[in-house]
Amino acid sequence: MSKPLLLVLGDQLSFSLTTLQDAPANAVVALCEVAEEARYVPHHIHKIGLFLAAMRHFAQALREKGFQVHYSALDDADNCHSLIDEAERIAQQYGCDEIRVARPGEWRLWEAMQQRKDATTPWRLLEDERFFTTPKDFANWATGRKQLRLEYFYREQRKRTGILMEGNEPAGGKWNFDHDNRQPIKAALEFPDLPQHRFDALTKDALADAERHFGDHIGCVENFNLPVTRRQALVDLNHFTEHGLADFGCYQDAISDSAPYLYHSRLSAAMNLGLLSPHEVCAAVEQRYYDGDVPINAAEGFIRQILGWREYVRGLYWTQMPNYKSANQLGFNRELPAFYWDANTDMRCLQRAIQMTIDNSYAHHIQRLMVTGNFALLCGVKPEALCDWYLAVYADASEWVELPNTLGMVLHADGGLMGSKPYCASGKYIDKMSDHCQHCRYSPKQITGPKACPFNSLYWHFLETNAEQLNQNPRMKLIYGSLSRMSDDKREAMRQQAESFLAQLEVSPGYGQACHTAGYATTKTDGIRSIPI
Ligand code: FAD
Ligand code: DLZ
Ligand code: SF4
Repeated sequence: MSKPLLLVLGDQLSFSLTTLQDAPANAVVALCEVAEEARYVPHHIHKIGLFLAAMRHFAQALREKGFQVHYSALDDADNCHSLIDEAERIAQQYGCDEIRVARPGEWRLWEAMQQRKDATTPWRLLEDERFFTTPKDFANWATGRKQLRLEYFYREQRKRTGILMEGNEPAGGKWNFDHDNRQPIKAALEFPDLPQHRFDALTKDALADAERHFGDHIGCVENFNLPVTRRQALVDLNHFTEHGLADFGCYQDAISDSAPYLYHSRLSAAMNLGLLSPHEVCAAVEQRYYDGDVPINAAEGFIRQILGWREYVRGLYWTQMPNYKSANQLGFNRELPAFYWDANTDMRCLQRAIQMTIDNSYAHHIQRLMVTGNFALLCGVKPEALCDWYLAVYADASEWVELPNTLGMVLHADGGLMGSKPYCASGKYIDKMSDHCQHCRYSPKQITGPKACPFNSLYWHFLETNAEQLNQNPRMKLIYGSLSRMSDDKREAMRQQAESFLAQLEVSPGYGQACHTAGYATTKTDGIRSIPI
């Protein structure tokens, strides 16, 4: 009789995982802590602590359910510190004749596992069924379409699942309430506090281990407050639907100088690790709408993020990889500015977004897209440098979701698959949506001169530099019209302002050096290799 090793990866912590279904009685379930996964980009210390704590709790829950579990800990003397090598070592140790694993969250692992299909202990790859759609469903939807627009994909998912549907019609009479969801920040708003999670001994040990092994990474464990068990994640879900959801819609695009979470759910990490299913999150939100607790623009706006965007980016990732990762449509080649690692900048919006990221391993969508993302786009930061940063610093980051958002949505590097136009904006947009500019030494109203907001000249410089690729885009005709009506003198002054700003940025150290300067000893690797700890 076959004896499988059931490998459960750090972001597969769900009892519904395909790998765990119909497990034969002799199966061994393996979870492996390995240094390589903490270091292939220099992950934030909260992210490492989260994975270690959540994996240890899930192993305990599996044992309580009667599974035979092998848990490889970071300190084990015989740990290979690579997921592939460690799984094969354990399989041999227990006399297993195959390794079963559900589709991982990153192509590099998927490829490495595919290559081991005919190994002495062969790998069997299963579909990860914990999403609303599989990559195959997405490929079927995409077949024959000229453009892969989120809106059509999303509507189809609404119809298919019946979520927020009343018969054949969308609840509230419209598919999309985005126009009601663009209110800027107001001083008088009060944002809900987060639940404070208790640290049990497992969590304390996990955080201490993260600190001991990876204390040189960005962030510090003291203010860690992420849910590490299903029970804690459910507390966060209930808290959000009760206190945040009703205002989520209106203020979805707002940015605050002081509040990191506003009315956002902060559920992404729990969902991405498998502590919550996207189905139950959408069901809880839909229920609040039908109970009359929240308006339709909040419920629809939130469900679109999960049933729409989350599924859509995953489909795009798996159908476009591996070529997707090397796309660079606008030919960007700048290194990441050093201040992305230490928030040492006098541009207030960037300083706050990066400092919140360092403090919490979290920034909300508009900070990621319109502050750190927009700035990198306007400066022409090369995709691999920016993608590595987003992957490292956010607790919810996994390549299937990070890459399309960064490379596609932020950098327009995929030539418009993710978005029909780049999300480029000047200081005027940040001033409208946030209360940052009143605390800044720059003025969002000036384009040139010592007080001018750098976003302004960079914005026009970006449009000029990339005109050949973008000026025929129907959604950018208006802005290119404005540019062409400017006098030559004005254009020259803006160009000079932007170029002198970029020249001073140019001297910033590159990726590895930036980490070094900020005190993070990184071991950035090009591929998979064992790293002794
Ligand atoms: P909420 O605002 O409360 O939204 C609810 C949920 O919707 C999120 O939890 C998330 O699951 C989903 N969602 C919202 N927007 C997106 C989106 N654009 N793509 C996919 N799912 C979405 N999200 C990640 O989960 N992991 C990442 O690595 C990641 N990297 C990003 C990088 C960039 C450059 C950008 C612009 C966005 C990225 N996002 C990523 C999407 C989004 O910013 C986060 O999901 C969100 O900020 C998480 O906070 P929240 O749970 O409070 O979200
Ligand atoms: C991010 C991460 C970290 C820090 N550590 C581990 C680990 O020790 N073991 C593990 O299985 N996964 C870890 N992960 C997540 C992986 O990098 C990877 O994204 C997923 O395993 C892919 O499904
Ligand atoms: Fe950011 Fe410019 Fe506003 Fe300063 S003035 S906070 S740099 S947008």
